[in-house]
Amino acid sequence: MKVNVMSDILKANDLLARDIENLLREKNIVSWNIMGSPGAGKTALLEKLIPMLPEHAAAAVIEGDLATSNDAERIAKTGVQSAQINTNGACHLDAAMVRSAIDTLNLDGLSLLFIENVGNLVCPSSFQLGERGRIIVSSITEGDDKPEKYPSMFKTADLVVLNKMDLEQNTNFKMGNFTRGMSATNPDASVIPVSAVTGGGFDQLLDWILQRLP
Ligand SMILES: Nc1nc2c(ncn2[C@@H]2O[C@H](COP(=O)(O)OP(=O)(O)O)[C@@H](O)[C@H]2O)c(=O)[nH]1
Ligand SMILES: [Mg+2]
Repeated sequence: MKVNVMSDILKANDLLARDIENLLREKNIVSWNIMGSPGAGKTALLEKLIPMLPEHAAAAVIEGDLATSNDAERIAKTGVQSAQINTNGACHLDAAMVRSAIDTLNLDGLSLLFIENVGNLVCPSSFQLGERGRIIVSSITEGDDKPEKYPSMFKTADLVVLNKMDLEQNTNFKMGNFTRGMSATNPDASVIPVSAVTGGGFDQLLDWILQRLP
């Protein structure tokens, strides 16, 4: 008999993810799975966005990394609750890890939960984390061909935040190539160009997030 181990793992993960989804729905918390390459600016984006959130949109952050608690410490400086998960080498978060991290947070009064996944453009896409949706942070220094090269990831995004726009003059990034790749891979996803250094584009990003609160 052929045993499909991977599909069993994914099925078990999906059941746990559904529990997380139900828990967060009961608490009226909208959660976003933040994915992207290492260094795309996932943490920088959260550091910029969190201080802009209005009082009625209190957030907490779960940080996933192979090792270190650097990102959770960066987030803690913004004043919101943060929990670090170390995956000890695994290239993605799974629902069990996220559930353990959620249990360390005080969910009362929260409206938003951001889950920064491990930096990787392949593995995280298969694992549901009970999220409302997915945000990919893609920086222009990675090139304009990433949606076409990593379709399994980009196909699942609700929003693609195109980061590091402040460096546009110093790269060969072509916006037309990127948007063509997005149209071919996932025409329904929104694309918002930003710079986590200058803050450009963050008003639009904030609106996008706030429009999706219950
Ligand atoms: N020039 C520029 N650098 C950025 C921007 N966003 C992030 N960075 C830098 O890119 C590096 C990686 O950022 P980080 O937030 O740690 O990326 P993560 O691995 O995706 O969480 C850091 O040195 C950031 O300062 C941006 O919009 N413009
Ligand atoms: Mg990070």
